[in-house]
Amino acid sequence: MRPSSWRSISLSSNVAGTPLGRRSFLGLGAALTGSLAIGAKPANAAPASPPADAPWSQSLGAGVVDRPYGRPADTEAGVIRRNVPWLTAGAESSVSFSPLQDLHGIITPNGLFFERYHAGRPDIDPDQHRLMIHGLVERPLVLTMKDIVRFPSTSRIHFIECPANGGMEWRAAQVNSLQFNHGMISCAEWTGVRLSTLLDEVGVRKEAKWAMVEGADGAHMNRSLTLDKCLDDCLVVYAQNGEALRPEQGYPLRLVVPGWEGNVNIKWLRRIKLGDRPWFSREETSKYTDLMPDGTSRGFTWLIDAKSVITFPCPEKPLTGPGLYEIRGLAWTGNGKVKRVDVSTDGGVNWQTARLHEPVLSKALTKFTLPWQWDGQPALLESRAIDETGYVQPTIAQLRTQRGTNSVYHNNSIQTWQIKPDGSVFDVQLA
Ligand SMILES: Nc1nc2c(c(=O)[nH]1)N[C@H]1C(S)=C(S)[C@@H](COP(=O)(O)O)O[C@H]1N2
Ligand SMILES: [Mo]
Repeated sequence: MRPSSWRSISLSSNVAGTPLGRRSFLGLGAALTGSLAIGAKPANAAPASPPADAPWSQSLGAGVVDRPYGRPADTEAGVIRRNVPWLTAGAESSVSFSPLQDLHGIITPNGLFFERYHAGRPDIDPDQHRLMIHGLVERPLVLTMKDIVRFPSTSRIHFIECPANGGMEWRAAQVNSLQFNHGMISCAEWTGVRLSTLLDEVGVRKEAKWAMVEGADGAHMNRSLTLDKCLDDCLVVYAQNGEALRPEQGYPLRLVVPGWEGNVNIKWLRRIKLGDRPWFSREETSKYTDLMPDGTSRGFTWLIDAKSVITFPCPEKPLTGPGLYEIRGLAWTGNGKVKRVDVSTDGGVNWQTARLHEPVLSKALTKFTLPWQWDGQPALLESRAIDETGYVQPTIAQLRTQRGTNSVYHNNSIQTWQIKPDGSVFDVQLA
């Protein structure tokens, strides 16, 4: 039987420019069923008899609270965060990547959210944790977790992306993997208190223009932020996807700076100090700059510009034979909402508009899809995000013209996946 959702896709969409009527739908349906199930019978051949009951259909299963805190099926054991052992000297100052190739939708499950540590993951006692707010304020405060949870709460869905995501590919394509090339992004529903609410409580002095935010990990990682951004949409959060933050994501308290690079989203947040200038000096422990072709450096490049990637097919999830497929992907921008995503199957010569799936939220991952009839010929798949400001995701060639190849950060270029006739998928860059 054909899934009914395919009926609507086939009837309402254009594939390779051909309007699909009822006749094409039947044809595509057969191709679809054949291509998705390896060795499947033709779509309209009825099975001789219903399949026999498997062992699990003939016995009682495990009872409730067999697993008081649930976990994925044992057969999903390969869906995990992974690191690149040679990338960093040790695991305490390192990064792990989300398995985007195995994820569906816009929310990253808490156990699969990417990790980035400068001094490892501290395991903090929330009863002993404090948040101090001081500097250019009327009434400096030291807050306990109980104090923080009493403030009016808010929940919002936002991505966090490390600006080093894709940083291994500034000079050439070298990581044949979706997970390792794009997995330094994740998205969650965050719950906490608006930073503006806490700043109201302490009273901002009028000379204040900047904030220094600091973590309680061994790195005491700190970053400078503009007061405007703090008052606009920053959140001090204690929950992630409905449960307490994971220790990996900053338990018991983290800053979320929507749409800005990951490193300003300070985890294990313990201090906010207001001042009249940035702490871009001896006092700031982590500096993030972009080395430009002329030898100068750009600082304070916080914004995550529009970016997208096709998550199916990808090197980890090849095609299994000619037929109808749904190209799937994710798009995002730190500048608000994704307005449109275009998909090309010929390396950027022709583009079709993909369907954006609700909800399309500001500074959150957005899902897109496009049906595609693959004829078994070589193809070059690309996606291109356009955000509500009109900004268009650049090619790697365009980005290099402007920024050179010395940079590590902010590679938001279009990803090209090369499809070979056997269905395998490769990470390539076009000249
Ligand atoms: N205290 C503290 N906050 C931190 C870090 C850190 O090492 N220590 N890493 C930063 C960096 S570089 C990134 S990209 C994000 C990653 O967030 P995640 O580990 O929840 O994915 O956290 C940021 N906040
Ligand atoms: Mo980062």
